[in-house]
Amino acid sequence: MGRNLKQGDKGTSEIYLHSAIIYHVLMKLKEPFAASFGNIQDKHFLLVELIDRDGVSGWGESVAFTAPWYNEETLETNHFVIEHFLLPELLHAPEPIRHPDEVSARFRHIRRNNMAKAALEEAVWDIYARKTGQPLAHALGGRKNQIDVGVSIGIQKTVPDLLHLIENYVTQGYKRIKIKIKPGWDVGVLREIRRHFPDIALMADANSAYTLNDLDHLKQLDEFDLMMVEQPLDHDDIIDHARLQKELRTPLCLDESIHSFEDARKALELGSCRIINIKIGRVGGLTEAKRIHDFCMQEGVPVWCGGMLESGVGRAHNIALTTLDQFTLPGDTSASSRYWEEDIITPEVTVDRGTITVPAAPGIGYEVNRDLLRKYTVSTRAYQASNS
Ligand code: OSB
Ligand code: MG
Repeated sequence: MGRNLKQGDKGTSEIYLHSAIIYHVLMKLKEPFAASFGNIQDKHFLLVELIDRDGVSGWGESVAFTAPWYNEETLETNHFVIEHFLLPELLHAPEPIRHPDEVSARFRHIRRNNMAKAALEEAVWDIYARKTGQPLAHALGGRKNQIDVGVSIGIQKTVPDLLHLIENYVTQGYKRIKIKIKPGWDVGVLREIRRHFPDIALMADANSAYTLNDLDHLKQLDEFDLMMVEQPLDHDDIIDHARLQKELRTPLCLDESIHSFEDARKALELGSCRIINIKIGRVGGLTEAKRIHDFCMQEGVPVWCGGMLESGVGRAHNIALTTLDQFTLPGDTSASSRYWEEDIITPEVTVDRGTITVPAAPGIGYEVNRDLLRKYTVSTRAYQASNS
């Protein structure tokens, strides 16, 4: 278990938890988001608030959707696993938490359910950073004051609709455009985009919509000078992706297939991708995300931070993670206002010319707006620590 005492990390501060609250929150996306796996407009998610004996709150977000179409987790399975298996490891343990890195070790005997684990671990990291008086970015070892971000655009009804959106985001200064692709919405669409925007930084995400039977079709993607093609093949595959990468000039990036440091190590060893999309929820927390980052840095593999249509809480964690050095490619963390009429954090996340200024306040650096949280909360459940 490596402790990460990097520059700026003010060392240990024992955390004795007092209680926890799980909020089921429902916010409506301004526009529906369509990918090859489905269509989302009502965005349900769980927020976790952990409160320590000094009254310090930390916040985490489960990025699981209501249906298991990105991975096998759902909001309800996360709620169940958090309540019955993960929270007890934190609330009823005899020992305090000395460092957030210990949390994933306490969860190790519980298989998968990474988004549930990440939500709790994020909240512990937030408390830890607040108690040691530093921004979360700093506690993680991040050094950037600003991060470059791109935008991920869902599948649209028509190509002109898509071109219009791209025009708009390019004008706003987003550093790269990602489009979602699927059979029937891929080569022709990319050709049109390149006709209008020959020079923009462009990539495509298939969310596992293809198989190796589509090899000849996928080879055509090489003509568009894409930064990468994200997760073209099965959500749990690293073998066929290695075969595909050998046939393509364009770098492949894995998203769904990478659940852990071990997955990342194996994928890179096999040559299944040349870039990794790190999502905190998918890999089970910030500590594991950092391990993958550190390994990719050692291997010279660029990484970027993916998104799951998060509320401000998850968005804040993504920003902190992205300050680590090897996040050299723009991620999917766009402005709050791209998703929500109003976000539940103050201030909201804003993007200026494609960059987000990393907050300097301790912890995640944004405050949860309790009035807005109440407005969007469907239900809550509270839990007490033993000895609290
Ligand atoms: O594959 O990166 C993905 C959204 C939901 C599920 C999966 C993905 C996405 C996105 C949008 O691409 C990222 C965002 O804007 O948060
Ligand atoms: Mg993706």
